[in-house]
Amino acid sequence: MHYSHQPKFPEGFMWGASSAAWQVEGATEEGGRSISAIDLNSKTKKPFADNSIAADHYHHFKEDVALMAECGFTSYRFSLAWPRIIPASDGKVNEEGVAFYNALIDELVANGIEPIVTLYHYDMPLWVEEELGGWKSRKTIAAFEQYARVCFERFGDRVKYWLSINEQNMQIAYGDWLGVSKGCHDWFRDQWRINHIINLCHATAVNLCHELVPGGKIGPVPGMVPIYPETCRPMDQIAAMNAEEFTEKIWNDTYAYGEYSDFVKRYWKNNDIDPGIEPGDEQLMKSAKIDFFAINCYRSNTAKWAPADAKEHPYELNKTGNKGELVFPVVPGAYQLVYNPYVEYTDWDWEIDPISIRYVMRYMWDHYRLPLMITENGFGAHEHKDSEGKVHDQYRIDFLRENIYQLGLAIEDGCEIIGYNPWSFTDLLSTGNGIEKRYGFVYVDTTDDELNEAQDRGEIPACRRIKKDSFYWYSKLIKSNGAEW
Ligand code: BGP
Repeated sequence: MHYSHQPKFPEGFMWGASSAAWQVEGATEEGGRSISAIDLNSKTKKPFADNSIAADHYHHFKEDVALMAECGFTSYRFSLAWPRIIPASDGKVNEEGVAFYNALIDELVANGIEPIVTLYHYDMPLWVEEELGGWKSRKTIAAFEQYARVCFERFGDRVKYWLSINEQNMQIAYGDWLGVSKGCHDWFRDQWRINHIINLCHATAVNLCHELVPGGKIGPVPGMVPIYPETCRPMDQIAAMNAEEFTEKIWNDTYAYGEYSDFVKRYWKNNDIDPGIEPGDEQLMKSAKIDFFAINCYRSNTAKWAPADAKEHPYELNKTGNKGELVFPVVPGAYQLVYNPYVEYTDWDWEIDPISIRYVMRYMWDHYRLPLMITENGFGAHEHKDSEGKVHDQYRIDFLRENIYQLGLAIEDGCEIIGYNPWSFTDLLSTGNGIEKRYGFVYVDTTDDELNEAQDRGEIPACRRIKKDSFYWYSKLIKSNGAEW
């Protein structure tokens, strides 16, 4: 990559990294936490380890925060585990869970690190799913409201940046991967009712945050994958727009404008879909004014037109990390995704495309004019220690440097961007490939086999932290506010 110049980052820019409770904490049966639906989902990904131990952050959090401080972090994005805070349907607050997050937040604040907290990152308590019906039931809205209220009341004195729900768009667009479609008989239609209920939870959380947290700001966390047309054939451009609508834009429009777009309303009508909107819902959605967009962006996709008689095919993700296993979806009459010959791919067939982050920033700023922060971006890889016990991740340094460069260009383009929190600080559990797919600046010295065996013995491995080369590189970069890279 040729860098024409070095972009400048604004004073106070939040440099950090990101995680999610179920992927980093472990201790799933400790401290009063109850079982989550995602715990069961993670057990279906064998031979990869499930989330019982993960990076064992629950026991290592002080050490982890000390490493963040050493690296020079000014922010850290993480999530609260709903089943750790409200473990059962009696709604009683688990004080041990609250104490854990208080200790983590206090540790961050004491080290000058701004906590950026996600309310929901996939770990629905099993009692919500089994006793209330999960996202399929409107009863979940009141349960989520109670949970959000507890979080704002207990942590809102120190946490000013809140995120509502992680990647709602991806949970709906790719419903089976994280188990959201479990138990649905007609996912094609059910997804829109589920989506509507999640929207009401989001809107409730936005309003509650503004009511309960002095100076609190809150935003959604869409997973953004810009869609390029494969060619300048006009129908490929429409295909790219269709793909963008069905995977991202429908959600972003709803968050920003508090109402469903004409595009999605027409789609529901044409397909005989009833999203289950009840009196009062639209007023609630309209009243919820977000303060910013938090954005997860790792890659781009490329689309071409798929005629109405094309053979439908679902998205088949790469589930092993052996290149070439991913199969792109075909949506007849709308679009199909294809490989992009202009970019390289990771071992999980994700496009390596740093320019996509500049595109996404420009796109989001132009459409919505709301401040933006990156809450995920990163490079997943198979990694090992060398003979001296070091981890050399030059590919990650290259990837992040180019992404940060493009982010800087987006700032120069006029976008208001307030922070960069890539995935992840330590290695942690991936959504489907255990700890084998690593993203961290800090290596967690264990493997899926070791985690599986330790779990069988009822033990926890040491999970020693080892700073990778990227840790030292990132540290210099952030301590110079992006000047030394
Ligand atoms: C995002 C999720 C994260 C995270 C990341 C990487 O979509 O918000 O939870 O896991 O993707 O994905 P994976 O773990 O599948 O590599």
